[in-house]
Amino acid sequence: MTRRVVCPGSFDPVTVGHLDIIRRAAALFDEVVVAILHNPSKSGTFTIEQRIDFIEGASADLANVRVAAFGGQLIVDVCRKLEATAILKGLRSESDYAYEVPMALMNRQLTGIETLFIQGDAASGHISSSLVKEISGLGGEIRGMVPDPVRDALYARRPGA
Ligand code: COD
Repeated sequence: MTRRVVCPGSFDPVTVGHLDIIRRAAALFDEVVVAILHNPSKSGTFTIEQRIDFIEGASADLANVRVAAFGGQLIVDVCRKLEATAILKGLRSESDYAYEVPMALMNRQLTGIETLFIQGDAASGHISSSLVKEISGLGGEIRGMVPDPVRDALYARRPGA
């Protein structure tokens, strides 16, 4: 049986913290599906196509990773469609834990699917899409926090760029 894990998120945009979790998932499971879950009535910073491209580009060396997007769907339904073994998420802090545990319990109640957590790496666990966007927007340096194409795209959005 193929052990397929789903790494869900907004990935708007992907950061080195996300990529750390994706790489470690790829070493643990036969297949990793990075699932971009989005609300079709809300536009994010980047389009779904851009988010897919960024993740595909940054994980091109990982043969067992693929990226897919799902709008307006429960994660448990996405997992059913993908015939996933489990959901895998990164944990950065106590606040992540408090946010994630009720969802993990609810998802298990809904379909029995288990959620596994990996501790964010000490070097990247503090990095989030929202902080990177804020730093970039206010003129700060984000090299090393996101893949280079993401950095270029964020810099291009700066006022006056
Ligand atoms: N280090 C380690 N892990 C990280 C880091 C980092 N630096 N940054 C982010 N992560 C982890 C997050 O903890 C999360 O697990 C994942 O990476 C994705 O992060 P984000 O910020 O891109 O995505 P979120 O948290 O906005 O995504 C939330 C979901 C879309 C996964 C969630 O809302 C969801 O499951 N929605 C689907 C609708 C649904 O089923 N709702 C009912 C749930 S009971």
